[in-house]
Amino acid sequence: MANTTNKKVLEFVESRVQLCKPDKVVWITGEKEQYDALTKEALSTGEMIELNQKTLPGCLLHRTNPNDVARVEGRTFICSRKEEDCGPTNNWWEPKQAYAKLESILDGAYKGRTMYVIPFSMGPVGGPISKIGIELTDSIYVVLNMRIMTRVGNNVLEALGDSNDFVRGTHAKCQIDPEERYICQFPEDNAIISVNSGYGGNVLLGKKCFALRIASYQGKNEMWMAEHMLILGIEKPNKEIVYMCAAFPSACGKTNLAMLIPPEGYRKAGYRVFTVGDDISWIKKGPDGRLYAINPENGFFGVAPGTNSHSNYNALASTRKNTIFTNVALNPETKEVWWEGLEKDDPEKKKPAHLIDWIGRPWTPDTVDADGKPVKAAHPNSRFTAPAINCPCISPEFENGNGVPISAFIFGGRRPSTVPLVYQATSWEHGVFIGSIMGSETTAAATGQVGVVRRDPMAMRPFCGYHMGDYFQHWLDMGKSVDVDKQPKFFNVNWFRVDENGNFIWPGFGDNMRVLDWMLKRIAGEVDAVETPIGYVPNADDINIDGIEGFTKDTLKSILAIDKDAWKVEADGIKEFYKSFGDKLPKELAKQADALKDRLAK
Ligand code: OXD
Ligand code: MN
Repeated sequence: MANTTNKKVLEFVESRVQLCKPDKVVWITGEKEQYDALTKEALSTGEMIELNQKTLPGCLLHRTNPNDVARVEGRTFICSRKEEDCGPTNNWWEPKQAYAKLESILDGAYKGRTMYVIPFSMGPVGGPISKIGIELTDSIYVVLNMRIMTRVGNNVLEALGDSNDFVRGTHAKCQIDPEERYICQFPEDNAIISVNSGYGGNVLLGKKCFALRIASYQGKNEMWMAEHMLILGIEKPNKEIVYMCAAFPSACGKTNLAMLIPPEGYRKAGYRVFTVGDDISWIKKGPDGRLYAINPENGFFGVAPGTNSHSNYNALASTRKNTIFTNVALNPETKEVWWEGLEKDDPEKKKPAHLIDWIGRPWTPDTVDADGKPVKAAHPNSRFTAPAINCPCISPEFENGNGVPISAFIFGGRRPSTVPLVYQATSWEHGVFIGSIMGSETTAAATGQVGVVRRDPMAMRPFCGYHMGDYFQHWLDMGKSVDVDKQPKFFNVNWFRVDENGNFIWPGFGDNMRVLDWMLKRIAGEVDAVETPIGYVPNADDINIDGIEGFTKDTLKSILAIDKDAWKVEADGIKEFYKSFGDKLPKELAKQADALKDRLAK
């Protein structure tokens, strides 16, 4: 039964009932008994597999269709009314045509199934930066995951009241047909439609679809920002906590940085890192004129492989209860989960001798494919959906709907050469420039072409719900709206410089704290820096390398040095990239690109 009298919500739900023709409609209330009953149902149909309830209480395993294991950028569309509002980094679909096709797919899509109505809040319910959505789905997996990733239930409908300000999300599994899979955002209609997928990133509509694609568009119109950024707080020995947001493309260690454990020397000195969020930030100007960020999510949808207690103790600890695993391997004897990288947790254990792989097939460490190549037990993009409150270092401010004041924006990518370990922008405009040119270098394994930089501005390339040129302008406008002395500082980092043998030079992980420490000192005005053509670079003496085994000051200097010739090539690459935005490229950024070239020529 509907738990609201909101006419717009009721109209939306009724129109979808007419179209999708479910056998039954169930409103998700947020009550534990309802979740327990749904879990039981999913276990009885095999949609979920129960894990060892002693060692992994409340944990479940789900396997998706092997054709449906990741986000599908090629089938993701921004359906803005005008093509020019979509921009060159997105796929555009004219909304009338998109609706016609999607409605033909949705027609009868819930026949023989139940339609679940999930009222959810991104951000603490009723918070000043939070927003509400309604997701309709025919998947219990979606209901159970949304309960972890967002705040779900009747209190969300109460907070919405009679308002029409909610995102309308429709998801239908259909036949999981990859040829008919569409993930569509309609920014002007506050609407999302996702069909023919059952995989997290495509179907948990609160995450990328709403909290980034739709929200970035809302933010542009309402003067706030939705960013693909983690939020962390660093407590200094004097107990002051400094908050930073950081954007990295996928596979650059974002979750690891968000949950960083400082090296021993720092811990003893009284430094501590708190996680506010690991993936998404919503940022708004607060009453004191500073920028405040919330994590709109309520859980972590993290990549499992590679996660162990050495690489990310806090992430692993977050998955030990009430977590849903997707496409990891199962140990049939212990009913525990396994993935590549977990063997490092306990070298004695090594790889388990017998597992069930992510597709449900028997697996041993000797299993090979038809070409004789080793087969992985867990899918490389297998995931955990873990409640944020499980995280040992979750910030006490996590539930603070007003957000935390941001002192720095960090950008970064995987760059084997050229880009130094860290540098700082000289102004907000220069910071936006640095964010706009970030990206990762491709590797031979990925594309066959080595050393090509895939630019991923602010790590938002797959997630910006409108024209990227207008998005850059919005960043510039946000800067203008904040007094200079209240603006966060901008930094760029690169943990991924390699030596002539292809080995990473910087130790990374917890040692990244040493770079964050330099930022803290720059924010507090405690250290000078070297002014270079690309921005402020640290004096080698100002980065603390005490206790890093085998790492010398000369090594540090080698990854702080600016290679002008390499940067001249970079500057040409930037100008080429900027051409794709045509006249939507803000003049200020074109000026920044020219100024970089001029400084390098001097
Ligand atoms: C994610 C991503 O899943 O950015 O968070 O790909
Ligand atoms: Mn992400």
